[in-house]
Amino acid sequence: MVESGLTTLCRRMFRSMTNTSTAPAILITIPLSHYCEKARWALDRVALPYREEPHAPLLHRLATKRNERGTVPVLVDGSSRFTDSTDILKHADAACGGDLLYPHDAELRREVDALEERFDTELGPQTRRWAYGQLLPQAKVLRSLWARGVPPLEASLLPVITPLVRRLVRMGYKITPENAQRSLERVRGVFRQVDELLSDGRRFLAGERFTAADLTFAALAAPVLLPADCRAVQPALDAVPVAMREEILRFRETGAGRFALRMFSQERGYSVAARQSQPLHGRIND
Ligand SMILES: N[C@@H](CCC(=O)N[C@@H](CS)C(=O)NCC(=O)O)C(=O)O
Repeated sequence: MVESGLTTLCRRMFRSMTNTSTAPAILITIPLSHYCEKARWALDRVALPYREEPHAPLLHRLATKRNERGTVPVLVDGSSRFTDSTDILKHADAACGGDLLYPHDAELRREVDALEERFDTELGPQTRRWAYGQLLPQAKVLRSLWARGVPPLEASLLPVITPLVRRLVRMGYKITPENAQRSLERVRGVFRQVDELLSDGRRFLAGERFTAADLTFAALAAPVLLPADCRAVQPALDAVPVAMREEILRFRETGAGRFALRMFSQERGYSVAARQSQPLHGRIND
């Protein structure tokens, strides 16, 4: 995944010609969120300058209340505001001249879009519901995960708001033991589909190089894999309940699991500008 210095220079010039604002973009996040890791990974990869604005859950609504759904990630770049992770990836790709995350080739582009849509609408919600299903009973673990990387004032409010946030998460994501089990089956279903795609020996999900499809699969699978190179806040493997740990170890052994872990270890640190962005927060086991 090496890009020539000339290409990188051209991309930077393209960006400076098309962006009249000199201030870095702002990425509003909840550090634990895997959709935020999807957006963060894309910005790091295309080297779009940004500053992360991390929030505790619930308090993030003060920063996202202008949006229809109030979710994170949100990217504010100059006068533009993007309120969905896929829109953030498309903006990041276009702002840097295109063809980095989304291939110009029309057929490949359709494949990438279809895979990203499938992971966004199926994999992301199901990995989240299953992981919260395991962690919601662990109030202390959850509170410390939500507190990581957020401003001190917000972290200091978490002991008070955690009971309410847990209730809202349980209701909002419809988390029951039965639903968590159903979500686990659905995650396994997506993993089987990815296993099948990879069974012909391909190195990436669509085409010959890394795209938004690989990035989205790996980022949204993170809650069931806890990859070492993930820059979202995540629990240490030995801090999670035994049943969750065993399931994670099983996912890591699947073809799709190994693929996502490889994407994190080989592609997460790569940036077109060879820029190593400094995450504002670390993993809980740092
Ligand atoms: N389709 C959205 C989904 C984002 C999403 O579900 N974000 C969650 C965090 S993982 C969130 O903001 N939850 C808090 C809320 O709904 O207020 C995207 O791709 O950006």
